Amino acid sequence: MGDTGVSVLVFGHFVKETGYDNPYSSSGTRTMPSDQSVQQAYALAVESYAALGVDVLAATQRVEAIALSLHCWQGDDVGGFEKTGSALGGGIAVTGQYPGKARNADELRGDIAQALALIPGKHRLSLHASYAETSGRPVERTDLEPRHFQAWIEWASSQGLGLDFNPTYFSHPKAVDGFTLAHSDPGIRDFWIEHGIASRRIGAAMGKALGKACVTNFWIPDGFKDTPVDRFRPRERLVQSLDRIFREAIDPSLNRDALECKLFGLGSESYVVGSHEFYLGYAIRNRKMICLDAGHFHPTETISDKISSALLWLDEILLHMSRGVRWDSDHVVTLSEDVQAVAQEILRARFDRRVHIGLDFFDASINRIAAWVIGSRSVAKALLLAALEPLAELARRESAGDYTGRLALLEEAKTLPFGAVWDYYCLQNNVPRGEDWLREVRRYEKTVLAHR
Ligand code: RNT
Ligand code: ZN
Repeated sequence: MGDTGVSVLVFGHFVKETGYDNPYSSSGTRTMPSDQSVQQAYALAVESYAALGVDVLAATQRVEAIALSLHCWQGDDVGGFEKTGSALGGGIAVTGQYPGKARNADELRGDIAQALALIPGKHRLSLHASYAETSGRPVERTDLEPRHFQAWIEWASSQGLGLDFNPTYFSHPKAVDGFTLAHSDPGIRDFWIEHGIASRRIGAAMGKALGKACVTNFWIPDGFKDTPVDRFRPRERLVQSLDRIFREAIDPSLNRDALECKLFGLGSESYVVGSHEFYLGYAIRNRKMICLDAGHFHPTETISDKISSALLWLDEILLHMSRGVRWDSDHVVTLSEDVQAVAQEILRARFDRRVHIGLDFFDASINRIAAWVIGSRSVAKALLLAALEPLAELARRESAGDYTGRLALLEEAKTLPFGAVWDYYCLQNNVPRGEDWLREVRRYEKTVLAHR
């Protein structure tokens, strides 16, 4: 083996790679399992799972059919391309100075394509209205049309991606005082109502062009930093604004609406108009989805336990997979117990088609493409783990009142050979397994991001 490069075992023989700094290897030699050993480990894993009544092939096929909606805004720190001169608003913040953020739509598309090449499965892309392409001409948010997203639609179609959409109710001069659809000024409310109406039409056009319904998610920042004396009237105004936005009937095979609640944001610590109770009630009455963002509740409150209740009253819901850390709700998702519990709730109750899974985090302190990949692969792992649960046996023990056996098996299931199935799943989906995806990201960083 040479001493300048790293050697990797591929298909049973060593291949030397140059220019890659492997932090783990001082000898200059690294081995990774060959495809053959991945297959062997997989075959043994299939036997272990089968002993508990789990069909591994069926589990992987099930997970493959679940799309994650990747959020475009991780790639440029929620910047968008409007050039309104407004800083990131709405009480959300991105910290970090990692170099190489996307500066325009072409760069962003390239970055998303690179991330998608490292994530197993077929996925979707979620766009914000602020990512419109208006050929350098400013277009007001009330005047946005499907044609301003034509390049995105064509690109999504070429990549086989479905699109989801989000009106942008922040980073705008008409949102600076922290209120939009619930503003006390009817002129400002009208502006944002028009933006909502325009956004649903864009969503429907995306759904039509791609043959896959678009989920259009409404999140507004409206709220007070300090204790309000009137919590009621802003909520009344929000109902009226939403009613006007949703007046136009749109075919649900083209566009479906979701409403995202929040507990607090920067500058809205004491009161948020669109609380959980507010939107749950609104969604039930108006047959909308609610969007549960994992970072939008009290620190010890989890969204997993909300899914089964919400789906008794609603046909479908949207999730924003995120990770709250102290005051911040937007860290990169990891394979935490919370995320595993969400996946278990979806798969155990067979909600695969009723729960839409979106990602929502933004971290500028690490490589942005790695952030997408880590977050997405973590959610995919959680789904696969949940699909591999010995559920029939667990349910049998539960209904027999054998809670001792239920707890025992839940714990034993944690050390089943999941990693072998995950590696094989990555192999089958033609994406790198183990940490090999990071090498791709580092290569892209050197060849593309470093030149920005
Ligand atoms: C903000 C919400 C919202 C945003 C995106 C950018 O607290 O989570 O979903 O993160 O719209
Ligand atoms: Zn969110």
